[in-house]
Amino acid sequence: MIKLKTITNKFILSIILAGLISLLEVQAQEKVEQKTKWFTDARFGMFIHFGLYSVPAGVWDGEISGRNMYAEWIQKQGNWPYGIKDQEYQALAREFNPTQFNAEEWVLNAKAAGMKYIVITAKHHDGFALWPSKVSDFNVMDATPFKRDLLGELSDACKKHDIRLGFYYSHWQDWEHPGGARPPIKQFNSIPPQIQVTDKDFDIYWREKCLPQVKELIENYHPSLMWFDTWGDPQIITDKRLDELISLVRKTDPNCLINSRILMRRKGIENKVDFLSMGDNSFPTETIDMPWETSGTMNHSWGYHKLDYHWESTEGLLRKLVGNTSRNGNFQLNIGPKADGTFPAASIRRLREIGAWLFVNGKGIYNTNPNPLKNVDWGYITWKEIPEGKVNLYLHVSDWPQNQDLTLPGFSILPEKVYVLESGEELDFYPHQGLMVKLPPTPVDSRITVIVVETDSELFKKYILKTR
Ligand code: JFZ
Repeated sequence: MIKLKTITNKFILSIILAGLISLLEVQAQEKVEQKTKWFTDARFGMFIHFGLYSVPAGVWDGEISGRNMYAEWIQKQGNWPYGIKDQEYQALAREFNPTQFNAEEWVLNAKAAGMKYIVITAKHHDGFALWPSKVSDFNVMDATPFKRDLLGELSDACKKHDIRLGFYYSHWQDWEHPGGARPPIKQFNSIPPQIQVTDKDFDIYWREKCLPQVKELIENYHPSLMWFDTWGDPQIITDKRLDELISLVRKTDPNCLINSRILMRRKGIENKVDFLSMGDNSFPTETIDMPWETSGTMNHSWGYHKLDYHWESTEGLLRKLVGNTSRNGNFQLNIGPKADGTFPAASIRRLREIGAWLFVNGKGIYNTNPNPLKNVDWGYITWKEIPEGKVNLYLHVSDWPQNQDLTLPGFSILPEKVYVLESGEELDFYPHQGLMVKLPPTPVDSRITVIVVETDSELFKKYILKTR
């Protein structure tokens, strides 16, 4: 009897403990979600590649920059396969004078496009800092005729217009510091071949430039996120260095988000960072449960390249934004400003076209959740709760069915109403292999038309979310 009692007590105790632990886990999880909420709610951000490389804009001595046409790589890829002498490249600082730069104009361009944050190259692989760094003279204030705190001006303009700001910082490669990593040798057939730095030299760079600059950036400008960049197999970023950099960011600002490219191929990196960065221009086809983003370009190069004519259509860019959103991801769309500090007209036109689409259809993008159903072949699906106990399902129709019949397989509940988001026009619907919606003969927007399916929230959660 006594024995039985202790067993029951133990049993009860372990239940209480287990309950407590899972409560703590839930709380920790909620804390993580709170921290990244602004990011996932935003869905759309601007990437900016701006630096000394914007001056030659992909062309050196009349020759187009070699290999992969990334203008920001011209130091290593100009005059291919020999590269440009470091001194010669770094002398570009004396020509860096973006007199037309107007931080507010940049921010207003992002805002008009419907973007909620900006991530700019504070320091790219060339090692040049866009802020007056006390750590290295190779910066916008000390080395150029421009002599203005570009990041500071941008940071002020972002605050004024309620846009979040983040920094790209090349922590691995730095071609200015003797100890910064050089391009990964295997991928790089330059003449003479690149020689990688020793671990000892890298350590000097790490302590002398990388860590202090990251600290300086966070303390001076309080970025909402840090976007670090590795790929391939950079053994130089050891676990110890990885942890050191992460804890520096955490200690300096616990709210600053960190992306997974801080060590891309490291197993379990998703547990140490706040969001995943996909490979450049790569777009997953299934939902990923943690916050993530794809960074993409409108043409090919990231830095402004005057001979890069591979401009993508606004429709293609919209599909990427909507596609990522429907899979719980963000789209970080790049701009390469020209040497004078202005955005290329081709970029501005696309930004405004996307912004016009979002002006009408943004309700189906911002603050939404990923597709609760299976993938559909006519487009993409998002949803969110709206006031008065309702849920809106947003059907982003990119491939308009010829017969006007839009099927939502697996949608087993009857909505309260279905309408075109842009016009408010109500549409007929009936249950058939899920839900069938009768579309107008032609799309309201030939690129992507959004149809809203308004349902009762309880029903939606019980019959749609549960059956995933
Ligand atoms: C890096 C940079 O080298 C490049 O200049 C640019 O800044 C881009 C955003 O990031 O390039 C990469 C990084 C990762 C991959 C490809 C290019 N990748 O994982 O496929």
